Amino acid sequence: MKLEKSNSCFLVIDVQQDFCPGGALAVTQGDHVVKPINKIIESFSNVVLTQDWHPKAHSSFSSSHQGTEPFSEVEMPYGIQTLWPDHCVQNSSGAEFHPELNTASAQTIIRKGFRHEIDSYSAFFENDGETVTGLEGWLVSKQIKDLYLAGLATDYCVAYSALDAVRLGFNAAVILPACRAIDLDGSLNRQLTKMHKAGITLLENFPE
Ligand code: VGL
Ligand code: ZN
Repeated sequence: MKLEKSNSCFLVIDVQQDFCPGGALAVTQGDHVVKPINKIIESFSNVVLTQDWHPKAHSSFSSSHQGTEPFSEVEMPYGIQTLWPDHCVQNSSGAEFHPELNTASAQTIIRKGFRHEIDSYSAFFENDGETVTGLEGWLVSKQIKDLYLAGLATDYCVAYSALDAVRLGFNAAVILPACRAIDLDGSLNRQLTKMHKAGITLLENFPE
């Protein structure tokens, strides 16, 4: 199926080395999303990539909070924040896209999480829920209404992006076979339920 409609866009979330096997915040089978994503990219004329892009000693790293372990939680001015191993540090090899990802077909790359004091899971808003990345404006000005999402991780950056998308009035579909999850304490099922309730389409396959 060709989806070369000008009002749809494929949003490819954080397909970066650190989220793939061997990376600092490796997602099980994270690299398995690359092939299906490259295939799906061929169906779209609008493709946007996101890139997790943290400064060294970012406030989402447990190494920045004395006495904490990765995957624990802390209270930040904007709410509860999960702490992660150092990952996707700007200009590090871990922050690079997977080498086989078709990055050439993307018009735009949205970098997120680059302010020291705020994390950003969503492609639209940082975790304070207010600071914008600019993606909404980009999509609106191109009259894009339908978003298809895939990438890493299903239960964090993909889910947060999809939930913000529908909140902003876009239609959103998550292509599950082209996603993999972190699944921290049942987070995958929780986020799938939340996405379903929010009216996000959860696709078990993508028509070719
Ligand atoms: C992500 C945790 C921390 C993601 C990014 O891409 O899902 N998760 N930073
Ligand atoms: Zn991150």
